[in-house]
Amino acid sequence: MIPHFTAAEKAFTYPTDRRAYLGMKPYMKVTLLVLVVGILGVAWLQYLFFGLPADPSSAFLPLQTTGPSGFPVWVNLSHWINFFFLVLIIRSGLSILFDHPRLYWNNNSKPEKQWIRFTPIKIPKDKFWTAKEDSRYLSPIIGLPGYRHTIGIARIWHFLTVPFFLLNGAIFIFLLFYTNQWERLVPVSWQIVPDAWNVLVHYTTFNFPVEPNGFYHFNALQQLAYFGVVFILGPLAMLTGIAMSPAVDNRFHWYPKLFGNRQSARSIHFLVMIAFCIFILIHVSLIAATGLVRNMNHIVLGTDNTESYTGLYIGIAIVLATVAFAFLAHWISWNKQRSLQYLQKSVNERLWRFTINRFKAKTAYQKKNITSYFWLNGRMPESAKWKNMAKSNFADYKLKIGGMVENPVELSLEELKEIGMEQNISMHHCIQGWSGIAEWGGLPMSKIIELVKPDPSATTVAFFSYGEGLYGGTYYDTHTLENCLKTDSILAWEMNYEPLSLGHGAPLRLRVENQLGYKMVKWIERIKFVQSPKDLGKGFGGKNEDDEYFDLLADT
Ligand SMILES: Nc1nc2c(c(=O)[nH]1)N[C@H]1C(S)=C(S)[C@@H](COP(=O)(O)O)O[C@H]1N2
Ligand SMILES: [Mo]
Repeated sequence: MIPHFTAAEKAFTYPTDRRAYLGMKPYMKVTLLVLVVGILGVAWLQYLFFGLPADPSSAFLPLQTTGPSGFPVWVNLSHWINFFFLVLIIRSGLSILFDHPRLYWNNNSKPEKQWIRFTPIKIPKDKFWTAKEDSRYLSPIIGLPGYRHTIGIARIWHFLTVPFFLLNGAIFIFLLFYTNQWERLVPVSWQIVPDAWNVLVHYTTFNFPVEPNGFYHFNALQQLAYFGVVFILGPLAMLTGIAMSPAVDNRFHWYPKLFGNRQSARSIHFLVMIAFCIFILIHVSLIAATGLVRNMNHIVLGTDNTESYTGLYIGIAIVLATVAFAFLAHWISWNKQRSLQYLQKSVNERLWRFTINRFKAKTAYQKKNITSYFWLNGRMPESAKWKNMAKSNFADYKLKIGGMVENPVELSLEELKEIGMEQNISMHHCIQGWSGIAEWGGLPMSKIIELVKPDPSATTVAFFSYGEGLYGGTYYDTHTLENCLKTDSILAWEMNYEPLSLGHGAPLRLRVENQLGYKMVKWIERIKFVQSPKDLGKGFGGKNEDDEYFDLLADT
């Protein structure tokens, strides 16, 4: 089952430094400690000084069988479907997280400001340190597909499974209200809060509350927990996920603000995952502790049987099947990457093309929003030509524009500047997870298009770099003509009112603000208009798309 990496891939994907690490800012440690110790401590104090509160579940005794009873097939099905997809989503999410193993509360993505990190690395100050070098190894036992910087494949798993997870959740919620099953989950009185607290005091002090028999009723804490998972964690995971999309964020600037900003949305997305994990742990433990055989008959077969082991056995079989699928997913990830990529294209790329890819970015940031930190990414050009030009400040640089155009041109920086200039302040979204806000100044791509007059059948614009991709070969990427024509798509020679630095892409780089960072080619050598992305490289639309299974449309 060990993947066959090429030597170049292995050096990056399976590095010698695979140390695991968890570091948290003291204020976050204190917050967590206060939360956990505080809640448990107060429960214990109440118990010690005032005794055990009345058990609210005893209201259900003798057994009340009014209201919803039993578990219809759709509850049981959606429960296990949910479990299956949640495992895939969490595991692929962890692989995505470890590609930028730091979480922040503000847009800076400044390493000193992170509240948690999963890397022992302190950013070296004396050399270029890129976000890609900063990515961390994660064991494939935990992550899907695991290893290091496998975000392309991880995202495919994440985005292919999320629609099923959401659809399953939506059908579940619909049927909940279509039938009377909602009464089990949705609290109708604030009494649930003190009741749930009293149940919590029981659990915390190891005085198990009476079992109201989940076939008819959940106890107050259980009901509140299930309600929270279905109606808070699920939707919050979806909404914070959307808040990381460049197409959405740069079109609707208010949207990520609902969660603070893009980075706090990412942090909340992570905390929701942690909450899911804690829930699963406690849920499974209590299911086991309060009558495993009977509970499994409830949720698997929908019968209230205390004797038969059928439910338990089938439940175990479903868990084993999920584990078996994890092995299969691992195999697919390392042997059938292209098939995965094609699947992603036919499902999600199609979806994005007709929805969020149509959004036009609007720049609504001001000078004061510019972030003091902006990660570097990519591989500095090693080409002698570029290095020589850099020595003379790119005075003899010529941008070559050709392909399917009526009027191919070669333009120096001076000539580009004479055509026109636009400045705007926007947020950059890297696929790995970090973001930064900067001012970019340069020539709108629409002016270039006007000048060179592309053939009507040219739908794709390719940008080639002086730099190479991670595993060697020219770095390039493509955009739809449509995205190039949007207002904030520019060939930039200026960043934060200064000439572009060598690291950030001198002399010329691309900005297309509804896309992720990897589409914004730095150190541009030439531009070519082509009919389709299939005409270049391996045919997937860019160096990362070809070699790392990234998406052609990077709207999310
Ligand atoms: N030539 C080239 N351009 C590139 C890359 C690269 O590796 N090579 N990396 C891309 C990625 S992944 C990102 S996030 C941005 C980063 O731009 P920055 O270094 O200015 O932050 O550049 C993009 N452009
Ligand atoms: Mo990136």
